[in-house]
Amino acid sequence: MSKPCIFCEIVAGRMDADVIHRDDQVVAFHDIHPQAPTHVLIIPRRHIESMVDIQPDDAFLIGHMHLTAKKLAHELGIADTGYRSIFNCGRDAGQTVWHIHLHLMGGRSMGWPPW
Ligand code: DGP
Repeated sequence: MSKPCIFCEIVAGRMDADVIHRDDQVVAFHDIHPQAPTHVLIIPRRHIESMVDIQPDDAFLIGHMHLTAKKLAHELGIADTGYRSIFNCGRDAGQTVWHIHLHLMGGRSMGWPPW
């Protein structure tokens, strides 16, 4: 039997996470290995493996994920100084969890490009 998806387990409440937002579309929680003073993951309730799998019908969901990032950036106090919101898509981008997640990072200045 294949291992359950850890992010589906968090959505279902079977695995602990520091959840800061839930609605009918998404769940948001603090990253377990933060790469910035603020590092939150916004995930859809529905399992989608990777951004390469999204379909036109997912347009509202993806937009909602970004609007949730904006709302949380204000609540977490990083909207004025700036933040980065990114999806890692696939192996070369460093995706390690195969359930799409929008990283919301802030609280320090960041370089570009991201190696
Ligand atoms: P990515 O490399 O884009 O697939 O990012 C996966 C992120 O997920 C990584 O920053 C660490 C985080 N992560 C992995 N497992 C868990 C977990 O069980 N709980 C939480 N809160 N974060 C996790």
